Amino acid sequence: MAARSALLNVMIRAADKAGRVLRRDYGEVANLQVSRKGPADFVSAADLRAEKLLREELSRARPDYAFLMEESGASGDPEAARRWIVDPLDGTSNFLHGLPHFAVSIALEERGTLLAGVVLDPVKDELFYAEKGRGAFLNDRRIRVSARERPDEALIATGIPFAGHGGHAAFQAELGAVAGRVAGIRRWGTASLDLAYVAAGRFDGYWERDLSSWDIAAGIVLVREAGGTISEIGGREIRHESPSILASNEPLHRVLNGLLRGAAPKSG
Ligand code: LIP
Repeated sequence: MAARSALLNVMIRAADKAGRVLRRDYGEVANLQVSRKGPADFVSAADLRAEKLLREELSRARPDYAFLMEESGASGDPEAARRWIVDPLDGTSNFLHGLPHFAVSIALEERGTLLAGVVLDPVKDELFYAEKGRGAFLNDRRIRVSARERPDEALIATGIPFAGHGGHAAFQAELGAVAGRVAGIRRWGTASLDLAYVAAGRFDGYWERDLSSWDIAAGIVLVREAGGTISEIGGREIRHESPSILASNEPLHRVLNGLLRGAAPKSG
């Protein structure tokens, strides 16, 4: 196990605290499932509570850093060199429906470069973390992307556009192009964990469109540091603001990119 830097310790401590709060609230959600109103209000309150706690923890440790957070957007000094990119509860729909698969996601960016990422699954007690140039870890064990090269042996994760999002026909075409070539497709509903699972070699690849910075910033660092290849669909360099994401090992990245590009509607 590599010694964690002070910076990672700050991020992990904050994620742990938020994770404890979410785990407790998740226990309550199950009791609310059968009420007529449902647990929706309770869940958005839990989300906000976790975000507030993360803001307090992170700004106490690093008062000069700015924030980009799912619930409250951008805040802090716009000139700050570093900012936290935070999703306090990634996988909100899973949480809301009592599905034990959601995460706290924290990334650190310095002038456009992602320096570190932490993704905590508080139910399974799995902590994924990585820092630029220092490798990726799951609960202190080094992780690597899978070595599978054959698409017909590969398990691929994705995200399906839902109500309020466009791109449904395009997604059908992409699914059609990929599903028949691979061992299976999964839609687990938590982008940060999809990326963490690619980093850990559980999923062999992952693609999705129309995500937000806080969904993918930490996961990008994990995949890179686990030796993976990550880009936009089509191959352009990934940024956390990118409109699409494709992550896998290097050989499968080429195959998946080809299939997804082939599925895109031809213009003209
Ligand atoms: C969600 C993701 C999910 C993705 C959705 C959404 P939220 O994040 O992680 O996997 O498909 O587009 O962004 O809203 O639960 O933080």
